[in-house]
Amino acid sequence: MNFNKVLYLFLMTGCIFAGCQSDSDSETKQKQQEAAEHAFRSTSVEFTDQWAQAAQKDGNSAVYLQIYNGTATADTLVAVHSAVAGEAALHESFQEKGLTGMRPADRLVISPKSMLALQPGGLHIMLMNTKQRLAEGDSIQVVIELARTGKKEVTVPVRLAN
Ligand SMILES: [Cu+2]
Repeated sequence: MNFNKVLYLFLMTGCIFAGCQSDSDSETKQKQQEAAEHAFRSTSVEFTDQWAQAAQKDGNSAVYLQIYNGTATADTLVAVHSAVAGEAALHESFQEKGLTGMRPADRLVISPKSMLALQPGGLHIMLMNTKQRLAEGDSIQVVIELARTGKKEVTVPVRLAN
């Protein structure tokens, strides 16, 4: 049993007696809320909640994140790159007439003081022909290019889809 497990058990036991379970939950929520509020106060472009789907080598993955434009001017998402993919592209999932699929979503405009959400079932950064296995716990670098802001490199943790 390693130290972390001992500490975890200790905290769990402490929680049973002190009823502090909800405190640690609300602490996490508070931290998330603070991060979101920080992004919304920002006057620059911010990336939050980024994650990439786990994938095998020579497979496909998708990157999801929120892009907040804190500037006073609209910006446009023009391109995405990642060294771990043979090809990266902006995609949009759609459902039409009983069909589901994906199509390129180029030149997405982000209005001033507004958020563009890339999330499962909607917009995403498609990573095709992954050059390596992307395992849960790994981090990859993704370059997001905006017309005004320029290229920004974002560190993206890999997670299992569910
Ligand atoms: Cu896609």
